[in-house]
Amino acid sequence: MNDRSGKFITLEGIEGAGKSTHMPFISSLLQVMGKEIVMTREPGGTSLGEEIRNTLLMQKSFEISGNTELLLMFAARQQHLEEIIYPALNKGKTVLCDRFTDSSYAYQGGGRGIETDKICQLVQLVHPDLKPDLTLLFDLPVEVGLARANMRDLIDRFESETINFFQSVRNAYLKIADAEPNRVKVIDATANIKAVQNAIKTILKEQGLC
Ligand code: Z5A
Repeated sequence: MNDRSGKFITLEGIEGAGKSTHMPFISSLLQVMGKEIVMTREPGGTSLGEEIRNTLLMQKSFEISGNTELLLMFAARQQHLEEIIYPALNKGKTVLCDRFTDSSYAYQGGGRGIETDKICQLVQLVHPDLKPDLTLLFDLPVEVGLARANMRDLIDRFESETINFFQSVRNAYLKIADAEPNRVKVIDATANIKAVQNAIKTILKEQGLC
């Protein structure tokens, strides 16, 4: 997969951070530059991935252990890579992905307390040679994100978690950003939508992407 010519851009953050809101804006900026865009999401993006997503997010009648959740995330990811991500990157397309492996480090690692080594082993198995070229981390206080997310009628399995869980998720994301400042760009997602869009544009320009 090292000869891929497309760019792989991921969007990360806690619930309500604005990833879905800003995805079409990012796509339109890149399209103006003549890029062919594939927008996708995790868990999901394929028929199997969407089935796994539905189970992971909506199933509340039985328990799903942390390790099982982690394995299902990576099972969905394996299928997503084979069916969607690698073929698009190999054709020179830009892949915009709403969440990827940083979510596993943040939610299953930070949130559920699974050891980083276990997650690294799955990365080695599933995508040893692939890392996003750029990750936009939409960062905001947990209370603000949850207040935005809770305006929706349907509350999923993750959104039923405690404030402490999401605080650990946010901390884990910020730790990744500290460790990889060249790849992970932190955006203040408390700002209004226009200001967030300006911040996105500045980052894409700095990266030579728009
Ligand atoms: N997960 C995991 O645990 N491990 C993994 O490896 C992966 C995933 C890949 C997938 O849900 C779940 O799977 C996720 C982690 C877990 N946990 N949960 N829940 P998802 O990605 O579909 O769900 P989400 O992250 O919760 O999506 P979200 O809540 O929709 O977040 P968002 O896309 O970042 O936010 P949004 O929909 O763009 O915005 C939320 C609301 O805020 C909306 O009404 C907007 O109009 C509003 N908004 C957005 N930006 C602003 C600003 N700047 N000002 C004011 N209002 C705003």
